[in-house]
Amino acid sequence: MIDLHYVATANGMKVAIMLQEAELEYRVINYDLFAGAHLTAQFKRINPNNKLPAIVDHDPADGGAPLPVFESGAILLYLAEKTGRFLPADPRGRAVALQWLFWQMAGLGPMHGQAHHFLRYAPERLEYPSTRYANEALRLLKVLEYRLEQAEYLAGEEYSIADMAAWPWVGGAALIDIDIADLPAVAAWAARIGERPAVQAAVAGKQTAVPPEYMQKHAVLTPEQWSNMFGENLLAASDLR
Ligand SMILES: N[C@@H](CCC(=O)N[C@@H](CS)C(=O)NCC(=O)O)C(=O)O
Repeated sequence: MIDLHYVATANGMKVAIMLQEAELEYRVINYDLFAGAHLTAQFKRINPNNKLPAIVDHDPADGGAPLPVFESGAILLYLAEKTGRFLPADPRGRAVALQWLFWQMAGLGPMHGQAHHFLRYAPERLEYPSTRYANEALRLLKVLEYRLEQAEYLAGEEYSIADMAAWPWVGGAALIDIDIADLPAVAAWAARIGERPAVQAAVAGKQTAVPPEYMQKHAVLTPEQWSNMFGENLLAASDLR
């Protein structure tokens, strides 16, 4: 059994997709980010970064104590290695898959995250960061377009954890005013993945579906919610013991 410490954002969704794809037994522990449910000493013992998602594997391969894993890319890799699925076995294919997984973790995710922050969550429109991150978000999607003009999936012919990592972020592009219809290879890839039963199960799952409040174009937060997400309460969590 795997515990999935979860919120239905892009980073959470990629792990829910992998758990469905690999047909692993898991239970979802949902967190209300706006309420600061992740900012506890108890959760810090699972993820010292106090962010979601994280997993706890109660049946690790070594038969030892339950194993917590944080960082969505590391979780995908852990689950791929645990199951022997969704990561090419040959060194060349594996290198290609991992480079796109790391590209998502270091580029697409963080840059889109900043674009979402400045375009959707910032209390006032700040021109410089809004333009900087909107441009970078679009540039990265054009990198994806270039790759997907050459190959059906990021690792080549095989659907892999690299696709699972990128797909939910691409799905959120409309919220930062990017129309993926302008990127035909990305749009076709996104539609192909969206048709997979495991992906549909993760997207529509009772505990994993994205609630409408996360899809608002412009989020208006209370001061307490703001503090939990971006301010003093979040900073204070780094001192929790
Ligand atoms: N690099 C991390 C990012 C995790 C992350 O930023 N998670 C967000 C939700 S998508 C979160 O927990 N935000 C709450 C906060 O920052 O307080 C990963 O991929 O797991």
